[in-house]
Amino acid sequence: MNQNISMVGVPMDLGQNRRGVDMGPSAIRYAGVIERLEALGYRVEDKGDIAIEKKDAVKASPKNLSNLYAVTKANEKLAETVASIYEKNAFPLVIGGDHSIAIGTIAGASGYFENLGVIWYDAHGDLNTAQTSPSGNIHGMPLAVSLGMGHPSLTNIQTSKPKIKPENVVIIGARELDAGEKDYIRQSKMPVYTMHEVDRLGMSEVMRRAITYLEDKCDGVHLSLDLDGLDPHDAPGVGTPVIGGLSYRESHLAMEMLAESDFITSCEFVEVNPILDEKNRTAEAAVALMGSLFGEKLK
Ligand code: HAR
Ligand code: MN
Ligand code: MN
Ligand code: MN
Repeated sequence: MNQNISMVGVPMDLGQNRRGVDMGPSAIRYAGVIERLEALGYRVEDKGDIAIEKKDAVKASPKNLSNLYAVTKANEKLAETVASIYEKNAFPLVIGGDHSIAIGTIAGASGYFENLGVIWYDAHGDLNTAQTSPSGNIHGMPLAVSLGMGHPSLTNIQTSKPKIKPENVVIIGARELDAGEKDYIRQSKMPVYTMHEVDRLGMSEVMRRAITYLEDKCDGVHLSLDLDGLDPHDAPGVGTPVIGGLSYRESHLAMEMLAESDFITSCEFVEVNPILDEKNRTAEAAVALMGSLFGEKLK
């Protein structure tokens, strides 16, 4: 792993409609992320937070795309920031913020790799477009946007090309997929390890397969970890909790196996909502998982 980590906060809450997720970056910092990673020997630069505009007020958002323009602006800035982190040969660690920020992280990272892989650790597929979304919330759309599907102001960030290919994506932890998302998964043949596969195979085998699958063909792999991938018992502070999720232990093992694989080249931890949390447990879980991802041993 790159010994220089550059962390950027994205206090975004306009991709969904629960207040409080904009405080996620503060909660994660408060939970000791910098100290945790420095204790492992990394140099950690905190680049502070990306500025988020107010809700789209002046220019009305298109149908079923709430706050499209403010979400686009923030993601353009984030993409530039992530690119500038690679320019300095550091590892981008992005903390959110709702999951709409994956649009910017992946746009910024994709320019640095021929075949960027993505591990999407989430209860949801985030494969909606305005045509399929049941909510109009952009945090349910970032994976689709990164694959080149969605409103042009989002898909054209950095370049008009798709940022990733469906065969380079692995979804883990899914258990609440919308009809349009299921259709896309079936026709794209994207590997998806829902909770069913995790129950059947165990996390160890799921991760072994995911890593073997991606390491052969990708020259970089982004980890996009939505805390609602975890079970609400272990991560209660999220806006869209779904019962029957991944345990803290399973997630810890997943991060350790990614650390061993040594192929993650960027990551983001999103959807921490301190207002809905219990004593900052969800931010603490996020930081503990970062510790494992970056190589903590003997636990
Ligand atoms: N699939 C639903 C929608 O598009 C719910 C998305 C929920 N939230 C997230 N994304 N946190 O993973 O609105
Ligand atoms: Mn998500
Ligand atoms: Mn989710
Ligand atoms: Mn362990």
